[in-house]
Amino acid sequence: MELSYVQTTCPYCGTGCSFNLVVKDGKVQGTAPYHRSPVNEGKVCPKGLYAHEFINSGDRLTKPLIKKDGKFVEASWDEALKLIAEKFKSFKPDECACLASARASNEDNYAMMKFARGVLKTRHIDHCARLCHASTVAGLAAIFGSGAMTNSIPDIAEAKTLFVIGSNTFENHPLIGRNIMRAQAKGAKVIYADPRKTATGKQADLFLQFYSGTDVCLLNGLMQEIIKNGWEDKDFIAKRVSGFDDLKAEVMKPEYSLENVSTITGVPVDQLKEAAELIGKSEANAILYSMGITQHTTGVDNVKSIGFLQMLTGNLGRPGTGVNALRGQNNVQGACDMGALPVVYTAYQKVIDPAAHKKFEDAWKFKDGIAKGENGYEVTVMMDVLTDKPGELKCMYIMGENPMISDPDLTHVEHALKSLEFLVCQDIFMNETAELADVVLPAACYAEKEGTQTNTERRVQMWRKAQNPPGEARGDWEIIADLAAKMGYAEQFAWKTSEEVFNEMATVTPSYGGMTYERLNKPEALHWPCPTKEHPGTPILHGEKFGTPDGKGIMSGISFKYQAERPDAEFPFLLTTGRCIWHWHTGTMTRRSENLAREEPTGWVEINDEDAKALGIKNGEMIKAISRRGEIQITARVTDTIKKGVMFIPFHFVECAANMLTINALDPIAKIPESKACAIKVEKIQEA
Ligand SMILES: Nc1nc2c(c(=O)[nH]1)N[C@H]1C(S)=C(S)[C@@H](COP(=O)(O)OP(=O)(O)OC[C@H]3O[C@@H](n4cnc5c(=O)[nH]c(N)nc54)[C@H](O)[C@@H]3O)O[C@H]1N2
Ligand SMILES: Nc1nc2c(c(=O)[nH]1)N[C@H]1C(S)=C(S)[C@@H](COP(=O)(O)OP(=O)(O)OC[C@H]3O[C@@H](n4cnc5c(=O)[nH]c(N)nc54)[C@H](O)[C@@H]3O)O[C@H]1N2
Ligand code: SF4
Ligand SMILES: [Mo]
Repeated sequence: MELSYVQTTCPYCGTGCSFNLVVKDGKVQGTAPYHRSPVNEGKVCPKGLYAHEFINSGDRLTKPLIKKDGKFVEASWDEALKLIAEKFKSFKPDECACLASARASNEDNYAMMKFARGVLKTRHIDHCARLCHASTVAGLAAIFGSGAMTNSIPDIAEAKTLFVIGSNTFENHPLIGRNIMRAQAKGAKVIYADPRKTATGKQADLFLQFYSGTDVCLLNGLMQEIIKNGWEDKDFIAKRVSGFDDLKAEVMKPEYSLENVSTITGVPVDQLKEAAELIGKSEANAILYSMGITQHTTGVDNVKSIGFLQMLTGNLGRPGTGVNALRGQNNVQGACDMGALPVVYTAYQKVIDPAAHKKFEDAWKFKDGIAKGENGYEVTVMMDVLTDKPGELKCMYIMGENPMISDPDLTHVEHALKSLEFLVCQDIFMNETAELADVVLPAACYAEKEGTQTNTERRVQMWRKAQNPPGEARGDWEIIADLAAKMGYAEQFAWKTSEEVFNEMATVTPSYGGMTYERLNKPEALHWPCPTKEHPGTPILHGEKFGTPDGKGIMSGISFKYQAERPDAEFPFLLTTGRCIWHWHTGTMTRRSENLAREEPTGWVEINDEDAKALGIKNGEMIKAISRRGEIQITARVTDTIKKGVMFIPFHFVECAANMLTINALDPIAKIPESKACAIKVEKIQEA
């Protein structure tokens, strides 16, 4: 039997690598390099290499399931969708909430957004970007007028210095990490700030090992040192920035002297000096950041401070510079662009703007109108409303998310989801959240459908169908469209192909307006903004001016604040959480992939060797980790790579779930939880 090769893009991270799926006998059997994408030029990381392994896993969802007397029973599509339609119709507008999915395509997310606002008429739609780069979207929009990564992936190799902060790029965006090494090979110096000496840290020229939660203090200190030495870019500040005096007044305060900053962050003064000088004197400094910056109660402050440092030193709008917020999920950029957020329609058109509201009302033609033009609840707020305001939210429709492992404080999340009257989950596997559902719908995965996804550098690329979905599983937007038809809205969801969904979306989405499947169907695809059919797309943002009303970047003074929960006598350690290269979030795909699961079969807690010695804990020992919210049993990994006083747990593993311990404290603007800092204690397990 002959092999065929289907070129597609990776379903894991926001880097957006391309590869071929190798198909034999109608089934995907492997992956093979595709060399023509400028993103990865034929290379992939282990997750890309093994991205075929979960697809034909024996426990894929293949039939709709309805819970009867506490047990799931297989049902026909007709029966399942009829039941859901009846139930959904019984709720009032705003009693339902929807979660869209950064794992699914732009078409799927557009369909979900239209379904929420047009069919359910609810304001409450959000997705996992809330747990991820919500601080970036809010912070960068406030200072630059646009919330996306400013430069492109290949452009990172052009930097003369790189400041990587709160991003373990080599493990979490490996093919972006490759461009860090390219820049280094051309002589660039890499500065890395993180509480842990990660794989990325080991490659750096200067490593600033600091305490979680002290980013604003560190950044203000670096800016003070830069201004003191006159290394700021005076020309850039004069022409392109407002608010410099406010910034200066704040960062020049004595509390941000290098000595004070050293005490608070734990970084020696000479290293702070060296970092400031490298950045201050650089011809082109690129900043790369990710969750270490965003997942804090001060997430928006952290993001803005990053932007200020780049404006102060004139490192924007040119090759090798930029504020490079590395977006996480394969299509989290796209899910945000599609308006799967409680405050915007597609392309960040505000729901509170009457003109935007009217535009969507007119374009969609729902006879009975759409959800009112008011902001809805964020996913973290939905969980609080469910527990604190009984009866306000009654029903949820979750597509491709697993909050029962990924949201903070899982005991709280379980309580919240169990208080729903009706829960529908649509996924490729029975995940921990779907276990709680009333109806579970089987979805097709990336290899079984056509569609587009938008990577971290705003490049819109294709997924191509390589095999049929298992059993009766179906594409996400097709399921949504059928459900809409059952609820009386066939006309508004009459698409026959994903291309038709895309074309409708493009008519209401200015930044995608000039895109068509035909134009995207080439190795380099297109970067948004691409407003017209003739427009070549935009790889680098903010070249001449920013997206703010007067075109200037907006600086301000931001004072340092500690995280919500600091270590104390009872819970003396700082817990931070994150990822490893082999696994993906809640593990639904990577833990079903033989070659990935074998590398790290279960979770662990990293403990500094001196702390371990003082506690009498040995490497490999099973211990208890306890916070004010919960307790888990987990294997100790004793190491000198983590800062003394800090511990780290990857959140992939249900049996030792980091989010049993984390705190549901939110950034006041972005409503992102503080997944990167809370207080814990650890204990030896007493033998019986
Ligand atoms: N292998 C793999 N790759 C992934 C993912 C995955 O699950 N697995 N997920 C994807 C997604 S959705 C995302 S959002 C990205 C996330 O990508 P990253 O942000 O790189 O991932 P994390 O491991 O969560 O955190 C990054 C680093 O922040 C550090 N850190 C902890 N606390 C602080 C702090 O207070 N300040 C600073 N500056 N740093 C701190 C951690 O030690 C860690 O090294 O990865 C994407 N890529
Ligand atoms: N403690 C701690 N918690 C965190 C973080 C952290 O750093 N620390 N990081 C946060 C971040 S940045 C993120 S992005 C979130 C991620 O949180 P989630 O999005 O909840 O995590 P995933 O495991 O990616 O869940 C996605 C679900 O989508 C399903 N899926 C995959 N493809 C498809 C598809 O095509 N269609 C459908 N319908 N389903 C599909 C998968 O099987 C899985 O069940 O976790 C957050 N939680
Ligand atoms: S770097 Fe990201 S997109 Fe590229 S192969 Fe790895 S997981 Fe996939
Ligand atoms: Mo993320």
